[in-house]
Amino acid sequence: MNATAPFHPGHAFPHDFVWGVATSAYQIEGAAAVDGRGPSVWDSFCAVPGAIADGSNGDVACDHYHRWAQDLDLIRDLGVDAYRFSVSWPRVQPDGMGAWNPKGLAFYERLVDGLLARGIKPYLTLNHWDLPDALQARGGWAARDTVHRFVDYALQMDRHLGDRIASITSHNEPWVMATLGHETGLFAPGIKHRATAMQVAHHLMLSHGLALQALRAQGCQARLGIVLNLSPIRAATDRPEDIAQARLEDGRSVRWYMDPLLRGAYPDDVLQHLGADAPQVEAGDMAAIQTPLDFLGLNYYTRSVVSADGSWDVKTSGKPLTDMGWEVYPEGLTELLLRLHRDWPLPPLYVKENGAAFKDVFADGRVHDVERTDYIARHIAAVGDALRQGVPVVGYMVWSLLDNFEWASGYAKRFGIVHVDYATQQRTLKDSALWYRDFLRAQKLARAAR
Ligand code: IFM
Repeated sequence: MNATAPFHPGHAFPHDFVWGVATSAYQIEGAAAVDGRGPSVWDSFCAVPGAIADGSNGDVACDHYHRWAQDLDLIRDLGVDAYRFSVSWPRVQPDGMGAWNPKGLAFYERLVDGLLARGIKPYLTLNHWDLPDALQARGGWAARDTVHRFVDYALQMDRHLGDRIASITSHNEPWVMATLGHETGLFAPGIKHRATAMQVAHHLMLSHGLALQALRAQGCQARLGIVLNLSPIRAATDRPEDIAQARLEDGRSVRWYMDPLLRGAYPDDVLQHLGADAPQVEAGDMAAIQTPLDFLGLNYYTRSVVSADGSWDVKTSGKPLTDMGWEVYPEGLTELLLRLHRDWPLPPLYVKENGAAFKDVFADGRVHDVERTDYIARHIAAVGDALRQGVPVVGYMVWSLLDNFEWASGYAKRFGIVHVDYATQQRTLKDSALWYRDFLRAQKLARAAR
């Protein structure tokens, strides 16, 4: 496969476009029982037999908790502008309420100061799925009280780090936490109950809005927003039942989140479809969710093609598939960005995650990950296409810096542009990392020449 970017990078991107790499706490930190960290829902979920494909967990992961300085050096050497990481709530507040853990807070202080010392902007995510288990015991995200616990946590993180971070994301991918965590049960906390899932989705959105309001009232200096996982949803055929199914899935995964954030209401067709499973919404909730955003982040990996009878098979798409079985479909990112721009009054947009798992072959001390390099180059080109058509995209971040714990898939799926040998914790830049580094150098030269 040809790994050359199908565009001239120097022309496509504005001088202040933010380039980054992303990770999340549970997927890389390890040190699960170190320095007073409390258990999260993912620690408990990993202990359920059969929940994780390879029976693994995040106890050690990439041991980033101890190797953070070396990892920050890697990030600096890539030449990115920004690093997106998440805070482990149970590391800084083991029970999700009450006492704070000074050692946990100190870790994130070191991380943020380490980024700044290397000239990298810290982009912090508050919730990348690892809710303190003690809060799950009190009902988790299905309980309205968790909304208020989350606001307290957000304020505390701002008090510690707010003067030094560029951006705070409230939640990463609320659809995943709600639907995979509480409807299909494939992710922590492993609940299978649609009404619960919809209440969780509502509480996540409400806690996002209330946290933004509280952070602004506290004088937070960082830019504030949320990150959604979005895909264009296509009907497999022109049959009315497939078109209706695609419309419903678009409602449940895209409009269910975009409409309240930017229009202050849940979509009527989805509410009707949910019937008694629709969430309990109190007076003032929708206005809180619509609190203005400084940015909206989206994570894009693939498109979704649906048929009413579930018969569409991605293997017939004719496109390459990643190791997750996801179709490589970069044009879907341009489509999605154009659609968001057309249908909602958008704040500045970031692609906060984009990348691919492939079976890497480690040979002669190198990983020649041609497919991943091609994937990233084509998706960057797709962002350039959207930019040229007027979509206000301000940044792009590769998922992920490191191979890491890929949730229910365990360690078998490798998304990193940096290879991790889990036996030795040795890091090796894959060819995709070298390509990204060279691409960013070319961007900087083009900026300087302008
Ligand atoms: O690894 C995940 C990440 O935690 C959230 N977005 C999708 C990635 C790949 O599945």
